[in-house]
Amino acid sequence: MILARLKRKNAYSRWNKKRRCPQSLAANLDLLVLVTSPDSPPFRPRFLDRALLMAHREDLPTLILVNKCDQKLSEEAEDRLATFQDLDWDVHLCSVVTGEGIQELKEHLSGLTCALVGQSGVGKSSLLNVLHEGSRQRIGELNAKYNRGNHTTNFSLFLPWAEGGGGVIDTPGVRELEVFGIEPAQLAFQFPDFQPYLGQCAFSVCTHLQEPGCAVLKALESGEIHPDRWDSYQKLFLELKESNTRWT
Ligand SMILES: Nc1nc2c(ncn2[C@@H]2O[C@H](COP(=O)(O)OP(=O)(O)OP(=O)(O)O)[C@@H](O)[C@H]2O)c(=O)[nH]1
Ligand SMILES: [Mg+2]
Ligand SMILES: [Zn+2]
Repeated sequence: MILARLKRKNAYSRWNKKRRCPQSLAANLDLLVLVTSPDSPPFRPRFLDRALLMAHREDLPTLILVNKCDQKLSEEAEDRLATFQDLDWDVHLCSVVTGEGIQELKEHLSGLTCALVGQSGVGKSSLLNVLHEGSRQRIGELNAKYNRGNHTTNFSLFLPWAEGGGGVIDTPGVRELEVFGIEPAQLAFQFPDFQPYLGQCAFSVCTHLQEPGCAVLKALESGEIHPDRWDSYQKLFLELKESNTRWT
């Protein structure tokens, strides 16, 4: 019997398209561990942009964890990871297969409540099994034809650390991360790289998509803002605009 529902400190959520409601994958976190991989499944920076946006909106500290570092990172991936670091997001490399970076990760997460989130097949459950002695999570092979995960984990699971408080949450991998709950006009404020330029555009109301005299577009042209980040911004802007008219 549910007697009360306490207020959440924070939540990592996405929009559930089918049920037309927000869906929280994990809540009350000290740290969100956003897991990614270099090659299988492919590194998807725009997926990271979306996940970082949802975490930033909740003021949720985030670690970008590149698992499977036994695989080679492309130059493009290295470039994007460097951009995230420049924006003050922590990036850590590890491999469940070789054990590289695992001990440091264990030490970093100790005492914290954290969740492993990311695309299907990046190795979240494999990580849980090496981070937590009591964990026997099922792991799944990648789909060879599409080079992506098979959605092996289908519910979130919290395992408390043996000592020191906190714990680790395994979550189901998602293919798409639909964002929600942000007014398109507020979106730029969720992009830390846009901050220095906001309020400096020629028009006081600026979408930063095409206006003349836009300070964000100027920073994009001069290379101060990474083109991929702006590309994510414009896709998200249009998506939020469309979904707000459909659902609210
Ligand atoms: N090469 C390599 N493969 C790994 C590594 N970690 C996990 N894998 C493999 O990646 C595949 C997917 O691992 P899972 O742990 O099931 O991935 P997941 O992120 O939990 O996937 P979902 O539950 O579907 O979201 C398995 O075949 C693992 O053996 C790693 O560090 N290097
Ligand atoms: Mg899993
Ligand atoms: Zn502008």
